[in-house]
This record gives sequence, structure tokens and C-alpha cells, in this order.
Amino acid sequence: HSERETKIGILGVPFDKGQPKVGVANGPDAIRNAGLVDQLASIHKKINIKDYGNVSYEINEEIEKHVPNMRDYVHIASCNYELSKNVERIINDGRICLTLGGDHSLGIGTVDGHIKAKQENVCVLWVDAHADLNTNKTSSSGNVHGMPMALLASELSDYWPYLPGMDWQRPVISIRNVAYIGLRSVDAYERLIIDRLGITAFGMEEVENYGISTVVNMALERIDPEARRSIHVSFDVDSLDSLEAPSTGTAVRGGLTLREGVHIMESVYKTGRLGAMDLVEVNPSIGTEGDVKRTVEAAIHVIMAAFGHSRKGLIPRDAALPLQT
Ligand code: B3U
Ligand code: MN
Ligand code: MN
Repeated sequence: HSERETKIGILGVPFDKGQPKVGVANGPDAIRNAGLVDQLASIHKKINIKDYGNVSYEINEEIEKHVPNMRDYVHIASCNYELSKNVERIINDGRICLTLGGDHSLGIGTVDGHIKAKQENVCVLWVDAHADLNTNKTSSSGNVHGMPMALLASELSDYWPYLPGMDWQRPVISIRNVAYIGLRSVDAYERLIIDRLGITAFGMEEVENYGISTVVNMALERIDPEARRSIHVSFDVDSLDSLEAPSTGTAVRGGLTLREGVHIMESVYKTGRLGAMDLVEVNPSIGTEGDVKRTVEAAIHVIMAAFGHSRKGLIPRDAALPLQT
């Protein structure tokens, strides 16, 4: 438990077009206003934080066509284009990119940017109650926050129509380099894909059976067997139980405890290979003031664990026992 030099780049994505509920665009500022930067800075002195502010984007006017069963497609394509470039630049600046959402459709841009910066040497841990593995043909909602993994996975590229304005987004990651933790609300077609492709998926049942510590170790072993890839954690706050994180658009009961969420990120921190993390789907317009506070605090605990906060306590590098005067 020692201090490790850690450079963080924070990026806010006040984007809500991947789902229908208002409020999730205010997630980044709710997390910042709760003191995220100060808390990260307090972990130890070797943490260096730069806040890159919020992503803004212009609508790509050349996208005239709408894609069937993808709501607000033009916004999705335009925002993620900008987001991918931002994430790539932050990682190329030598920082771990911490993206604050916003809804989970932003995972399209963050994973893409990470992969571009690291020349494809990336694996993904998708911590979520949902698999986010629908295509526009299988989705019953048309909400794109239920589709990002299907857009990213190379094995699923044939299942998509041509997507105008998304040529920059290559479906580059093999689903073999992706693992899920926390699943408990999986659609029938998503289940079919998980089984057919043999996707590494640790749902709540596996968390029950093995315990969270074994689950994280097995997940990392599967997606990064040689322990040399850059790890992308896309953490949907709805992976946590709705008692821990009530202020989110599609809360599902029976989820991860905050302790399990923190444990996942402590394990990832210990690898020393976290390259990027998304914390998405915090919606400050859902629930009471107390619900919002609880959700934001849970999000910050999970983030703190990712960047080296230790529940055991950290000894400062140059510490000596204070002598009696
Ligand atoms: N699988 C459903 C529901 C859902 C996905 N992601 C969230 N909800 N947050 C869908 O709409 O694709
Ligand atoms: Mn999600
Ligand atoms: Mn979810």
C-alpha cells in the first residue's frame, strides 16, 4: 500500500440522447460538485489531476439519414465522434481518462478513443446490470444506451446496417476481450449472443457463487491472460443495487453492494493497467435529494478505489512516527 504516481484526465459528457429520461446530462456536474477533484487529490501527493471540462459537439449536418430503431441517431453519431477524439488525446497526454456520464451510449466513443490511443491493445470490463448488447434489430426500446457493446464488438459488425457518419467508429474490439460483471437484466437476444459467442459474463448469480474477488480475478484472467493490456472499465452505476444507487434511469434491484463495486475497482487498480474508466448513468433528477446524494457518493467511492484509495489506509512515503514534544 504505497503511493503510485497517477495522472488522471477528467472528461464530462453531459449527454442524454441514448435514453429517454431527462436529468442524466447533469451527472458530470453533480459528481464534480460533490467534490470529486478534491477527494481524488486527497488520496496522496503523487496524484496529478487535470479536468478537461465537458465535451461539446456540433451536429454533423451531412448525416441526413436516420437509422431505424435508433433514437436520436444523429446526436449519438456526432457526440461520440467528438468524444472519441477527446479520449484519444487525453490518453496520449499520458493520463488515465476518467469519463463522467451521461448515459451509457457514450461507451461507443470512450472505448473507441482508448483503442485508437493504445493501438488496439485494450480489454474491457463492462460493469452493468444490463448487457448493452442490442442491435437496432433486436432492441425493443430503440434506446442506444442499450447498444454500445454491440457496436463495439467486431464479431457483431455483420448484424448492423451501414451507419452514416460513423465511419470513424470501427468495430475493433473482439468480444473475447470483453467481460461483464453484475448482469441481472438481460434481453432474450442478448442472452442468445452471450451464449453463442461464449462471452465472459459474470452475472449476479456468479457473484453469489464465487464471490466478487474470484469473479474479478477470473474476468481479468480471461480478457487479459498475459497481463499486458490497457484496461477499460465502463462502470454503469446501475450495476450497484438500487438501494446503493437509486438515482439512475433503469435501476434494478438485487445488484452489487457498494463494497463489491469498490472491490472491483481496487482489484483493477492493483493491476496498474487501468487506461480509462467511464462512470455513467447517474441521474440527479431521479429520486429524493437523499437518493441523489447517496448515488453520487457511491459513484465517487467507486472512482476513488480505481485511483488508489485504500480502505486499509495509506502510509505517506516520507512518514515517520511523530515524536513526543
Ligand atoms: N436492455 C434494454 C434495457 C436497458 C439497457 N440498458 C439500460 N436499460 N440501462 C434496452 O433498452 O436495450
Ligand atoms: Mn449500461
Ligand atoms: Mn445498465
